[in-house]
Amino acid sequence: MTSEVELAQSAAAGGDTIFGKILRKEIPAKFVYEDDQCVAFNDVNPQAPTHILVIPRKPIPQLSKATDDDEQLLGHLMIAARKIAANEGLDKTGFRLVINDGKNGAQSVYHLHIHILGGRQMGWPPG
Ligand code: TR5
Repeated sequence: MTSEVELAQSAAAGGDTIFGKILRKEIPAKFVYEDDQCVAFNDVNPQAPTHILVIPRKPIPQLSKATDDDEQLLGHLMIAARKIAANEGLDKTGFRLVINDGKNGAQSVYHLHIHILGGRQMGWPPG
């Protein structure tokens, strides 16, 4: 099976992504949260008992391509992640948010997303 890192190394920025298709409901996905600026759904390849992706409706390809004009939206994504984590009961035990950026960051889907990971003890440093 292709590893996430191999996927990330061959992924390219630009164009539509699988997350765009999910947003437009061309691919079915159950949203665990949605509002006017973002949606959240379970990761198809979970790395923890809870693994949810929060994505903006605006198709920003990666964090390093966000602009100062995205300040409100980026804050909104963090607040949404906090609410989703609480809905999942993760506020009692702790959780981790991850944003992978670009090749060395192991990003494989070029639509900005925050990973919410929880339900187990995390290690440090990340791989
Ligand atoms: O490596 P980055 O940070 O880009 O994370 C991309 C994440 O998208 C990975 O954790 C993948 O498991 C996840 N992913 C990929 C697909 C997918 C998904 N999560 C939910 N649904 C998905 N569909 C329908 N298709 C994917 N290719």
